Amino acid sequence: ANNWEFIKTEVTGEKNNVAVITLNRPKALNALCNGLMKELSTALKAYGKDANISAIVLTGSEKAFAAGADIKEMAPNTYSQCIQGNFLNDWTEVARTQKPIIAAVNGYALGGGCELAMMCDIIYAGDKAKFGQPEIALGTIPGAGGTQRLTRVVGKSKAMEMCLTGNMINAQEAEKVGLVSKVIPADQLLGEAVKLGEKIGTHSNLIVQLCKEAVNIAYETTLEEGLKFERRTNHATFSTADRKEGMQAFVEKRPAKFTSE
Ligand code: CO8
Repeated sequence: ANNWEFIKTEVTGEKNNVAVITLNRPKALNALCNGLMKELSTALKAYGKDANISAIVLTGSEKAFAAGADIKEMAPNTYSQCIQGNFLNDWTEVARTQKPIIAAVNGYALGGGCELAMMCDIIYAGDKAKFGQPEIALGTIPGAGGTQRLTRVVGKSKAMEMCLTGNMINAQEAEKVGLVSKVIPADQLLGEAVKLGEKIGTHSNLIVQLCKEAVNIAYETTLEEGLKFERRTNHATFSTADRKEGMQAFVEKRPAKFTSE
């Protein structure tokens, strides 16, 4: 189904195993209105179930990854509507996706846009990207991870500074504080993000899923519990055909052929 109003989707890569979702609301700098978030979560659910897809790239335009939640749409919201409509609940689908998601961020990633990028597993930034949590200037606070994920990633002082001032940081600073893993010239960003997805896609989709889960556990629990989860998950890989094949292929000095079994 390619009848999207607010996004574009395509499948790419040499092996046709990388999905690219492009936020496509250019006139509003990809402001994340309800319709956009519904389409995004529908697309993610579909790719999440698609056995041919190894990784998903999420991107925006050169000017904006996303300039935040849609301020015009949410301005009339009341407290009771937020509660009863479970405002922002559609957003959780992004963090629930089992396959790796790479955010390729050019331009503004502000408010909900920065939060959306942080729900992804890896962030690559174009060299003109800007990240910020400007909610404070609107008389509200972040609502989808800006005070939580950001703090875990960049630490208290930087997160506090960003959330309390609303000031943006540029791509270089975002890399320095560990918010993004790489800064890339803007025009090469999408290509590099797809290459990253392809590289991940050379491995077993099954084992990649387990590995993503294990890294994410680091954010949810104590070190002791996390290490136990990791070790048990490592043990579990020994029940898979892909683990056998991976080690056999190494011994036989040939590329592994994974089946996700
Ligand atoms: N929502 C709606 N429309 C937007 C948004 C937005 N977040 N951002 C930009 N637009 C629209 C503008 O209104 C404008 O539309 P129009 O042409 O109809 O006037 C169009 O996009 C182009 O924007 P600008 O003319 O402002 O472009 P500039 O290049 O001058 O400026 C900026 C770019 C700096 C990105 C500027 O647009 C801006 O500051 N945008 C708002 C950024 C922001 O505050 N984002 C945070 C929003 S709040 C949020 O995301 C978290 C919500 C959590 C809610 C929790 C509640 C409980």
